[in-house]
Amino acid sequence: MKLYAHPFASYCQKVLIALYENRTPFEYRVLAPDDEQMAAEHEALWPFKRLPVLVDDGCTVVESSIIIEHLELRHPGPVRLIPDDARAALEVRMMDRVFDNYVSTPMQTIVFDSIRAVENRDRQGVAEARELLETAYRWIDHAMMGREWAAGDAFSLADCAAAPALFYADWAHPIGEAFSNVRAYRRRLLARPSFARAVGEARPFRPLFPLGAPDRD
Ligand SMILES: N[C@@H](CCC(=O)N[C@@H](CS)C(=O)NCC(=O)O)C(=O)O
Repeated sequence: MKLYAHPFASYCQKVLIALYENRTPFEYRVLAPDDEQMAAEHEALWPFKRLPVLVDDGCTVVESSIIIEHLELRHPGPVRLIPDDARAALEVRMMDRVFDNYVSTPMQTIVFDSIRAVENRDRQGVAEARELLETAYRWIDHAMMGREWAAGDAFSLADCAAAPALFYADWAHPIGEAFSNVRAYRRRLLARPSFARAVGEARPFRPLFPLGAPDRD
């Protein structure tokens, strides 16, 4: 299996967590910014040029959630990231969508806006993204009351999504002290060995964070 990814990219970390949870072997095809050959290989597989992309036995699998679903189906390990029970699996998939759509997406809006030329910045778009994050933090804070992991007691696909989403969202739009359940959950995620490894591998790239990486985490 080959994974086209970059250690600092949040959706790549989401899939790396799943791979590290189960110690699944893979060939890491790192997309370095100056590697034209690798970039061409990646674009031939997925013209949208988004990461990560998995190639397994000649089959191209895209979209982080689908890659993790694929891993569960074709390379299951001791840590089941999607429960067998269909109702429990629905909750996991719902929380996965919440973290992608309402945390990662507005976080990316804020980060990508900051690398635009000043005259092309979208003030309204960024203000709306910040509002969306506030709503997400409030909703997640309530949802996480009494929960260890996003969908209950067991670590799952939803936590793979939540870890990098909350990690970078807090850098882009800090999670306020009022959201103590979200802050505690983010700390639990950082202590999880699979995510700690992904964060460690991404550390050398922190100077690339367009908004300036804070001196913590
Ligand atoms: N929905 C996609 C999102 C992938 C995505 O946005 N990846 C980012 C890296 S974290 C990317 O490739 N960005 C490059 C770009 O936007 O050109 C997924 O779940 O895999």
